[in-house]
Amino acid sequence: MTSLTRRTVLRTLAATPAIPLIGMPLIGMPHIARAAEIELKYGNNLPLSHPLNVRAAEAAEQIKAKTNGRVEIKIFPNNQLGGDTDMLSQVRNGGITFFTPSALVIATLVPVAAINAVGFAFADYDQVWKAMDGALGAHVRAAIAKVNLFAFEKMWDNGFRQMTTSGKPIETAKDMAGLKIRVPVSPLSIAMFKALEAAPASLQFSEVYSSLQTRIVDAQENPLPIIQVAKLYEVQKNCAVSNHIWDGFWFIANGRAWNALPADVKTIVSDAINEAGVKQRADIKGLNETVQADLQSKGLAFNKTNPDSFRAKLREAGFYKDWQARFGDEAWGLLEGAVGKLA
Ligand code: X2X
Repeated sequence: MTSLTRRTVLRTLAATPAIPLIGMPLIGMPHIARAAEIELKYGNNLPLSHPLNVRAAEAAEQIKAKTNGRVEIKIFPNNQLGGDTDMLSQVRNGGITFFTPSALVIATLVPVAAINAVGFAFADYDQVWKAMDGALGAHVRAAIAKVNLFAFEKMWDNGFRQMTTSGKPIETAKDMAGLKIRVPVSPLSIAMFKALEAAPASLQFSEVYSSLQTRIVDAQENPLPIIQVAKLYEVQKNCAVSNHIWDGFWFIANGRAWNALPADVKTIVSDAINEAGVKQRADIKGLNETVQADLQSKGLAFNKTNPDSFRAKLREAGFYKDWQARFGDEAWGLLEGAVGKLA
């Protein structure tokens, strides 16, 4: 983790014997850039304009300032380092230090992490943050720790997921029959859309725009701010405001790299990341109130759906019973404690 750049600086110093450099501060020396002692890479799957990247960049600035330049976080947005599955392996093997997978995606590794995404569980953000900042979130973070990843305390918001289509609008659960819909690489999403009798396909987010454009799939589901920043309105016609899943991002770190950081750096980093996460939640909440009008002006048509037909179909298909068994009674109890009885 100590960067090559530091070694390069030392080599440069050694190669300039005529000038007595030892003990001189590096600041203000025109021919030697001052490199951070600790460089940490952070990869994510979202465009730069998404609040996740805006707030992460602010946190990185703050961390650099508070550590007097010792720690630099380099952000690689927009799948620059590969898709979700690639970044998940990179954060596990230490190729990158930080990644922000959606709960749906980290669940391929830590199954219980998908619990917040159970269909039509959360009614609103009060319920969401009470649960995720409380016992349910703590339960998931403990499971993440078991695979040697560190999850920061405050989860970041993705949002309530909505469904868009290139064909006819989705009004009730009946309209899901046979719908070729892209979902994230997530067993829960696949199970849920199969229970609704759709034809879901798991694709990484990096492939969503092109798969809609080339009609490999006809539909996708994501929160409105993502539909906006990823320009999915260019390749979709209708949006059903279904709020079928609440989804968030866990800000995670490679466990070994995290534990190797000095204690004061850990405190500065986790304070900055958690504070940025709380601000990012407010950004998404604000966007939810304004983005629909913007998307409408760009040609996306909206309709509201009533959750009843969807819930009934999921119940009938045994979706809630199955996932209660998969998540286990403890986690399920924590979820129902937050949102009420589901099955
Ligand atoms: O892939 C998606 O749909 C996204 C961006 O919402 C996630 O990261 C799960």
